[in-house]
Amino acid sequence: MSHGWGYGANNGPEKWGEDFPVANGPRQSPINIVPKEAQYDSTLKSLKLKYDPSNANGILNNGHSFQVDYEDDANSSILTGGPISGTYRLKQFHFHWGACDGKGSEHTVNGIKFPCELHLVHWNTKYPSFGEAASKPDGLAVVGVFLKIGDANPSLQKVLDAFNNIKTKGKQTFSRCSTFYLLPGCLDYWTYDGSLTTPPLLESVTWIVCKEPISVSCEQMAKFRSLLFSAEGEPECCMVDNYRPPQPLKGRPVRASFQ
Ligand code: SG7
Ligand code: ZN
Repeated sequence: MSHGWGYGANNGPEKWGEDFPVANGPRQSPINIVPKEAQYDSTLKSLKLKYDPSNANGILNNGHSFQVDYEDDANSSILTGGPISGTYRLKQFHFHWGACDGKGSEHTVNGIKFPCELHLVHWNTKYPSFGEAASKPDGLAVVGVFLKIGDANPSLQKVLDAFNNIKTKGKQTFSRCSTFYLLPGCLDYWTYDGSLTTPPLLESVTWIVCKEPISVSCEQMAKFRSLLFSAEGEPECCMVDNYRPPQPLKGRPVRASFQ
């Protein structure tokens, strides 16, 4: 991986293990979720997400995805309940998507891929910072939400409108792109212990994958695909297929919050 990790033939998920041996570790993500093998756990609490859109900080093209960053110096946007204990603060959210609608999600359900998957990344406030939490077994909690083709999603529009300003790697826009309620109506979820899905692939993530997808239109998906992996001045390379495929479960339980 001479030029750093990415999603290409020479630096993609199959090669990540060369620089990051944990790629073959015991709790890697994503996984294929098989609903009939998930164990209903009546002790799982309902998810409590309290998001303050006014502390969204800006949108960044990081060369792998784009992310909306949050100010995380106070408990303004937090996740509690669900499978976790304590309070986890929202750090950022980002997406993974395909070159066409038949692929793009990282988690799959019965082998089925969705065109896109949203990740809301939170860190455990029992640690002093995101950086410290990111290497602890209970340091991070990521809420995953599938996107399926349907009606245009008005909550996505604010982000999509910023895309002209973040077309290439390293570009950032500080417009307080507020307002998203990017969550499905029903917060039933599957949960399991996993990892970051990009290098450094740290095994620190409690995954919470929502059962119900949210919608996105074809036109909105086309806009995602107009972003570039490449930096300004480099040969243009469309930001598509920025997902890692499912990893071995290795005996981990997947629990369901619903019957
Ligand atoms: C995306 O996925 C980024 C990363 C994120 C990574 O490529 O948004 O964010 C940063 C700050 O580079 O990495 C540590 C982290 O959040 C992996 O996140 S994921 O496991 O939820 N897919
Ligand atoms: Zn992600």
